[in-house]
Amino acid sequence: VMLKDRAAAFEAIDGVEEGGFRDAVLRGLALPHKMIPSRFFYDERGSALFEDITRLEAYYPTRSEMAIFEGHGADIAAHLPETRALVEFGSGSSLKIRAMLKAMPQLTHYAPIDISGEMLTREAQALSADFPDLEVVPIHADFMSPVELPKELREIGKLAFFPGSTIGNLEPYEALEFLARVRDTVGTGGHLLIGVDRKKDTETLVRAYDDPEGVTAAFNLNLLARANRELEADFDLSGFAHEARYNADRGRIEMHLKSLKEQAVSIGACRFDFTEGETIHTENSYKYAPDEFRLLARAARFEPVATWTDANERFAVYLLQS
Ligand code: AVI
Repeated sequence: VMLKDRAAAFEAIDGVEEGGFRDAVLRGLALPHKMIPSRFFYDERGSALFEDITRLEAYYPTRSEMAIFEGHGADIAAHLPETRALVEFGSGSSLKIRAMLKAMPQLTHYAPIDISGEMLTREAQALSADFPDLEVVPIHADFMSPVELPKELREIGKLAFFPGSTIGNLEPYEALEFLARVRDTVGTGGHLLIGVDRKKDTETLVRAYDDPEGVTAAFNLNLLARANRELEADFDLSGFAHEARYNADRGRIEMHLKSLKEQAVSIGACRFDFTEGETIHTENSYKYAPDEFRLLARAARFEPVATWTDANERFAVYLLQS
């Protein structure tokens, strides 16, 4: 990368909406190790591709976690006799939520928190129809920042729900901050039910992120297609390949987009050079052994109450108490 190009990228950021896609791509590609944050995967096309991933044979997490909620719902509920409100961090896991709502007749309130107002409305309407006795309280907010709960939720027993191993997409220090914020939200005596993918053999892990059907490859490459659509970038999609690696030292799957040749890419007035084999790092997905995750929970001052795993012991669901 030429330094003057990087400087041009930083100049071009002036006036660009902070925290938006353009800002993130210009900054990320100007770094010595190019990267684009994984939260930008989820435009309309990317969200549809992620849905497809969750149904793949190779992608075991969704299926394994669902089996835990379905098989152990009553046992989970038995630990939570005082809980009245289920607070979901990030709506959109409708099947998992339904399994928990069915298992917990003691609930009076369901409060999904989501940054997308559209997602919230859709989810709230569907659930109100199927659970007419449940008060649905949608909260339009970014759950990565502190969330203030509406009055009706303040005095009742709360269970935060964060399935899908989404915590794995955070750096461990961010995961710790996130857990501490959830703890503030549920208050003393409140609980968190969280799904976390486990460490396992490299082959199973890599296959889950490099499936034979190529859906995860399409999901990863969609970032470049999105940059072409939204930022007038000129990425040649056939010049990049999807790569999933397990970094055992860090305990994480890494996804990269690897340049197959020496090439230059323009984004508006900026130019980024790629050497052959150079990658754009697009995602980390951390895997936690049960002891490691319970330690992280304790560091956030949560007390682990119980742990459930699927029959193949690939995935874990933890119940933590504040
Ligand atoms: C959303 N998140 C938990 C997924 C994961 O497994 O880290 C995203 C994903 N990336 C590739 N496949 C799935």
